[in-house]
Parts: sequence; C-alpha cells; structure tokens
Amino acid sequence: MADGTLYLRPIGFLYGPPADAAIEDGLALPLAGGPIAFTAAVLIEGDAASSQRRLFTAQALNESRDAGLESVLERATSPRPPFAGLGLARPVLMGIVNVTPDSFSDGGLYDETEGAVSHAAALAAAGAEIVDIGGESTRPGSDTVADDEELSRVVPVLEELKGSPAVISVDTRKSAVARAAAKAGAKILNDVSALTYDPACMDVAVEMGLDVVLMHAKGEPKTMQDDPTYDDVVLEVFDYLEARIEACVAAGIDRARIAADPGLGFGKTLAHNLALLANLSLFHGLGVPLLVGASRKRFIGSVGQGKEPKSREPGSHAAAIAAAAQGVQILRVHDVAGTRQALAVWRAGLFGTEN
Ligand code: 7PJ
Repeated sequence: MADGTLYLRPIGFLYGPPADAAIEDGLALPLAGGPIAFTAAVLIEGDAASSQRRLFTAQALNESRDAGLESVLERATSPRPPFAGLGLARPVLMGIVNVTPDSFSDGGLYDETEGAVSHAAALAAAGAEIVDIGGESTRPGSDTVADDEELSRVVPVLEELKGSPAVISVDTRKSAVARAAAKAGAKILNDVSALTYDPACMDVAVEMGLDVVLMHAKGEPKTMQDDPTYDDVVLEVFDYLEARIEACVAAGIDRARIAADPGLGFGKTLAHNLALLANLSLFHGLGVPLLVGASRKRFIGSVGQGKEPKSREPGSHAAAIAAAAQGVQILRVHDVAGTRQALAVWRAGLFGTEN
C-alpha cells in the first residue's frame, strides 16, 4: 500500500460508550489514545505537489497493516502522556493574556502588570489549566518588539503569578525572554515560530526543561498575510511540524514535552484556515498533543460575519468544538468561561455524561 509518504486523516468519529465498544470489536481505533474513536480514515499517499486519497474503514486498516501504514497508525492512535503535567483526556483550555499595549507605553507599568495578573487569575478561576502570557503582538502587520521591552512587560507578570493554580506559558520567540520567563516560573514555551526565529530558544528549552508548543507560521508577522500560497496547505504544515519536532528531539527536547499547532491565521488565507480546521485530525499523525488557537481570529469574522474581534465569540466557541470533536487536546482561547460552557454542553450531548 505504501510507496510515498503516508498521511492518515481519521474520520467518522464515535464518542462515549459506543467508541469503547467499537474499539473492542475492531470496528474503530482510538484517536490519540481516546476517548474519541474513529471508524474510517482517508489515507493520503504522496506529497504536497501530488497525492492520492483512498478511504478505508478502521476494520480494513486493522487488517492490512504494512510497515508504512503501521507507523502512521501507531502515531495517530497511541495515548499521549501528560503535557506540562496536564492530563489530556478532556480538552485543556489555555487562556490568553496579552501584555501588549496598542498605544505608546513605557512597558511594565504597574497598572498594566496588575491588569494582566488579575486577568490571568480570573482565567484560571474560570477553568484555564494553562495561562499564556505574551508581551509581543504577532498579529498580522505587527512590528517586532525589542527584547528589553518584552522582558519588562512579561517578567513582572510572571513573578506575580508564582503560586497560581494554572500552568504558566510564555508566548515568545526570543531566547532571552524564554529564559527569564522560565526563571520566573513559566513551564511552557509557546513559540509561534516553532523555535526558528531565535534558534537559541532550543537551548533554553533543553536547559530549563520547558515543555514547548511548536506553531507553524509562514513568513513574518509584518508581511505574512501578503498573498500566502501553498501547493497543499495541510500536507505542507504537517511536514513542517514533523521536521520541527524531529529537530527539537535531536537537540535534546524530550518528545513528551512537545505539542504542535498548525497556526491558524499565520500566513494563511481564509481557504487555508478552513482546510486546516477541517483536517485537524490528520495532525494526530505527528504523534504529539495538538494545540489550536482560533479564538477571535479574522477567519471567524469572515465565515460568521463578525467585524469586531469581541463579536467573534460564538464562532470561536464553534471552532473550539470543531477542534475538540477531532481530538485536539489543547485550545487557546480568550473567553475561558464561555468556551468551557460550550465544550461542557457539547460533551454532554455526545458522551451523555456531565463531565
Ligand atoms: C497563536 C499563538 C496560536 C499559538 C497567537 C492571536 C494571535 N500561539 N499566539 N497558537 N496566536 N500556539 O491570538 O490572535 O494560534 S497571537
């Protein structure tokens, strides 16, 4: 069956008791260890330039395991160890805390620090198991921020969050910020450049024992939305993330400390974002936990008529559900309480249990 590279896109999901029963009977396979099961998969053979797709039932996959298929099946179905100490059987929410004044600022102002700290505490209280602290805007069109400025925004916030019940993540591309953040208690380095913008980030992650989120982005924030093109966005993003995972493992980062993120909105058109969203299950073939950040992004406004970012919450909840329904383990969101409610009711409706 396998000559070229194989990609597996699980589809036909089962939730709750029928999932367990179907796995038991060989009619379904566990998605990243479960609790979701898949009853079929699209097997994609080839590369971004040219690929063929064939649909298989899980039963057929179970029966025809040649070497190439076996390895991708193993990665897509094996249980994931906890990430940054957090179990992944239910979606984990990462609450977003921006310490990025839009207007002129001296950085690290008392009000700004206190505002970020109390927002982080509120997100944790609302159910965020991770809070992600960022001092550099990487939105489309944004400029880079100097190391000192970013440090003065982020470090005082982290210092005050010591003892927080949530795991602290720092959203940065810079090794100096990552190192200072780790010293101030951050456990996760969330790098939208997948540790490429500042290669010394790799050493910091190894040295400080950080868990890392590797995100795909095409180009720099300043220009990334200037007509991004791909032959096949899904396969290209997959290949990139796979290469970055292997580079990190080769540099000494334990595979169990790595999560991967397709990077919605980072060098992607509306069509690219929707292709990624609709094919998230394929990324379980990376063999690591997945993180997705759709919250309030422009594509949600395009699909769902939301001009203002804050008006994009219902669409953001729906995107979180679309990701969770494909087994994505970590969701990066602004509205933790609202997303939590949406996910709880979605889960209740599919799994038939309260939690
Ligand atoms: C993401 C992020 C994302 C990860 C931002 C925004 C832009 N980190 N940092 N994934 N987005 N891992 O929140 O709109 O999607 S900043």
